Order: sequence, then structure tokens, then C-alpha cells
Amino acid sequence: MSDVIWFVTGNTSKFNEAKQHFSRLSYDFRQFDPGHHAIVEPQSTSIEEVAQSKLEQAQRLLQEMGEVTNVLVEDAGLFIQPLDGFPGIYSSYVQETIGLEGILRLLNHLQSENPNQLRSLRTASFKAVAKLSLNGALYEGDGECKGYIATSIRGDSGFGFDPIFIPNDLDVTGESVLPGEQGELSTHGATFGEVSMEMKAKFSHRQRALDRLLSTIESG
Ligand code: ITT
Repeated sequence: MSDVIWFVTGNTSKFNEAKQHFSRLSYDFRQFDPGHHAIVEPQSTSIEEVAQSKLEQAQRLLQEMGEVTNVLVEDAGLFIQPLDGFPGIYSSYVQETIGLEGILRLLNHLQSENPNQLRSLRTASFKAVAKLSLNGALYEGDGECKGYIATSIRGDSGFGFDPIFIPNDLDVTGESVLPGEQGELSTHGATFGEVSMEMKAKFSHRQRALDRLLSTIESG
């Protein structure tokens, strides 16, 4: 049995967010960056399928290097409702090509002075699926963070689409409240780019996915 879990990702910000969470388990949690194009994201309609493919490729890669060990992968995407879920599984490509400005341009016609209406017009969510192969067993978890797309790029914390994503307030159970309702937990209109990593974690799709995954380990 190995006491190492390799999180196979080229994204160090993702690794840092997950690392805090994995301190719950007594494993040495390390990042393995496979390098550009070493892992190919398949043409697929779901992040679940992409995560499964990433896991299989990551396991093969580590085995080829003589590391027969525990592997974590996670796939995430931003799903924008008025764009029928785009960019979704194309999130990385879209971020690298049209970028945050491009997303804002696509939503430019959806504006309102009324904050609740703005929130309804520009509804979006982050989704994540995490898969862990641990001592030969497979553990999985998924998570969603509901919110909406800001009208400008704000803040430089976090990574990726964080500066344009505003999470919905959460009620005491951690569920999103409806537009117009006051939640127990709120960023008060701040984007993920404007809040600390600890604050983002309270809302984050990644933390929810990892929480579910870790609770299946702990309950098994
Ligand atoms: P790996 O595949 O190497 O893990 P990646 O950054 O490509 O790294 P994903 O495929 O999961 O990770 O992410 C798809 C895109 O969504 C990518 O552009 C990310 O920057 C973005 N993204 C994922 N999680 C995010 C988050 O919590 N906040 C902001 N953007 C995020």
C-alpha cells in the first residue's frame, strides 16, 4: 500500500484548493503535472466521461513511470444557462481562446439595472467530477456551484473563470437561495476573484465534489 496520493493536474491552483481538503486523510498528497498534451481530453458530452478518461490515462502514465499508486483526477467546467451550457466541457479551450472578455462579449446583450433580474438573465454554474483510485478501489464525487456571470472582470484571486463568476448566497444547509432571498452565507456580489480561497471553498463545486468523495471513503 502506498501512502501517496498523486493529484494529476497541470493546474497548481486546483491542486492547492484540493490539498487543504485532503489533509483529512493521512496520505501524502502530491501534484503530478503530466505536461502539455500528455493527457488528452476526449470529445465527450459530459465532464464525468472526461474525468474517467483522465483517470485511465493518468494511471497508465504513472504505471509506465513505475509508480503503481493512488491517483486523483478532477474535471470541471463552467456551464452558462443562456448559452445552453457553453462552454461546459470546452471550458479550457474557451478560456485559452476567447478568454474572459470573450465570454462577457457573448453575454453583452443580457443586462439589467435590477440585480435579481441580472442574476436570472446571466445564470451559470460550475460543475466538477472527482475520481480517486485508492488502493485498487474507485471513489467518486460530484459538485455544483450555482451563480451568475458578472458584467465585468473583477479581482485577481483564484484562477480561470473566477473573476467573472458570482456565487449565489447559500442557506444554512448549503443550498443556493432563490433570487431576491437573503442567504446565511454571501459574497455580497463579489466574484470568486475578489474573495479569499477559504471563502471560495465554502461555495465551491470542487470542495463539494471532494467532500462527497471523501465521505464515501470515510463511510466505507
Ligand atoms: P487539468 O485538466 O490539468 O486538471 P485544467 O485547468 O484544464 O487542469 P479543468 O479541465 O478541470 O482543469 O478546467 C476546465 C476549465 O475550467 C479551465 O479553463 C479552468 O481554468 C476552469 N476552471 C475549473 N475550475 C475552476 C474554478 O474553480 N474556478 C475558475 N475556473 C475554473
